[in-house]
Amino acid sequence: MRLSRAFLPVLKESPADAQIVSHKLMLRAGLVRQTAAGIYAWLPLGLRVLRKIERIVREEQDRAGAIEMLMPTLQSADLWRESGRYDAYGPEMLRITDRHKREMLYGPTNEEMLTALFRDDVKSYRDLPRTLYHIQWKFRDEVRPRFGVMRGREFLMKDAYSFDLDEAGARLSYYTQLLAYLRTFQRLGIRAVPMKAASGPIGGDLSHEFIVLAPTGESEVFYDAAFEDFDWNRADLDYSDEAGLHGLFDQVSGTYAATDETHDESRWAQVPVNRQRTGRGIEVGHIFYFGDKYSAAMGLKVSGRDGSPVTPMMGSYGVGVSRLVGAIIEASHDDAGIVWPEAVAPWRVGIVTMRQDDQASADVADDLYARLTAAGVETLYDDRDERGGVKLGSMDLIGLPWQIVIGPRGLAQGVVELKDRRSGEKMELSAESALARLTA
Ligand code: P5A
Repeated sequence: MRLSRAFLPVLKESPADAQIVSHKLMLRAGLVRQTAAGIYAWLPLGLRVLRKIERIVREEQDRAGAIEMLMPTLQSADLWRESGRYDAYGPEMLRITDRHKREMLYGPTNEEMLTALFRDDVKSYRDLPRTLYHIQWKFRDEVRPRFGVMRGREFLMKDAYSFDLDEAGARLSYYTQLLAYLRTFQRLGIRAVPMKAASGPIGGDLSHEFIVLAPTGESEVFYDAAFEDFDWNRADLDYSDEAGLHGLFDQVSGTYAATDETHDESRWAQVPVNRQRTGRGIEVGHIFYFGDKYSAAMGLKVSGRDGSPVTPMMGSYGVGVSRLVGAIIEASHDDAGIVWPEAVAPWRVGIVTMRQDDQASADVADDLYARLTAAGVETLYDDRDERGGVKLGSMDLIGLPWQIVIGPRGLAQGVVELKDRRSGEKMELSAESALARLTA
């Protein structure tokens, strides 16, 4: 993408209405704009990041055997009356009446809808177990939407729902999602610690929140540093290995991690002091096992192995996809701006010409841009007629992992500058070597 033709509005000043660093940076670097309280338009840069996160979430769900579908954002109130949640949900639910005076709502979650879909089409134990998911916008009329996309009213969620014949099967589905979540967050380049949680309005008695450490987080957290060293992608962990999944759950349960809601001082005291980590955290995912709460209330039954009716046991599993954009920035930035982990960077490389009106610089930059793009390296090329210093500032703010800076002085020596955004390390090398490094 050439910046001269892009829609990438960058703000010089820090916006006064933003309180936390990720929100400030998302506005300044042109990822989002608020269109109404807690509702955001995703500008091209923000959308690229959102799509990358979505893709990793999707790949890990698919790898774990979950099946993608897409449910609508609008739901009928009657569906929610069946589970009893229509009245229980309260003012967080945005209720809408259509022209025929039918009561509708903008879905805050989809337990009811998928239970009903399943009820209509699934008749036999042979159709279980299944885990289905979608990635869809939700609406929750939060009293205090704040911190930008972190607590929005409209937000993008990946939500999965599992259906099993019995509790043992349902727990295995839960463990499967637990592993999928740990792998997803590891791939996203963030450390999200699973913590035992209260289930709240979703229900059930087994639940984990996935928390990213950040000073602006909404809850206080306590965990054993052992979590920092676990590799969830290790080859001996496999979705088809039941004992391995049980072992994973035991490992997670046996390593201390809790929010202030579930914190237990006596267990905490048993964690060696040099391994005790405390801080504040942002919830980027939440998984629940709630048994027959929805299936029983909504009359979902399948015929069991012996022909008698069985009520499936269920769980649901949410990832805050749009919140993750903010959470990743909270966890990965410096004074100059965002520092994207490679996996979710909107582009991998940024090319900056110090003087676009210098023909030799423009030629080298054009050539590098064309060859990087042809090699499949996502590249943003700042070809604007702006002062070099301004362009370097925007490039740092936008936070792409690699920068190639091209100026007349370097070119006279036959070199360009390759900068690693995270470490700040700069190398002077020929344009050819820079290209070779980035396409290796
Ligand atoms: C699980 C999937 C559920 O809704 N039903 C379907 C269950 N869980 S949850 O914890 O309430 O939400 C899942 C994740 O969504 C993100 N989230 C939000 N993101 C931005 N703004 C909000 N207002 C918001 N509310 C929830 C969180 O990451 C949460 O973990």
